[in-house]
Amino acid sequence: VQDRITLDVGGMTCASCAMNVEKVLKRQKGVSSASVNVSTSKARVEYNSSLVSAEDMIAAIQGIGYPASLPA
Ligand code: 9UX
Repeated sequence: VQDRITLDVGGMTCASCAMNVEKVLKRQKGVSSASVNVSTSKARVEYNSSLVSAEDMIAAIQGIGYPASLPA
């Protein structure tokens, strides 16, 4: 099953930040695509919810130093 979510990601101030977040998301088992927009502070992710959860993704993003949360 393919699921989609858009997460809020804070603290990204340059394009490389977005690349870092995309990389850590794509490293998660079950994530098939990740697109991070530094100007909107959003990460759009396609994933398999039987393999990875939004909470897992948030923890991974926070693990490399960016605050992340479910959209308000
Ligand atoms: Mo850019 Mo982001 O020099 O952590 S990579 S600010």
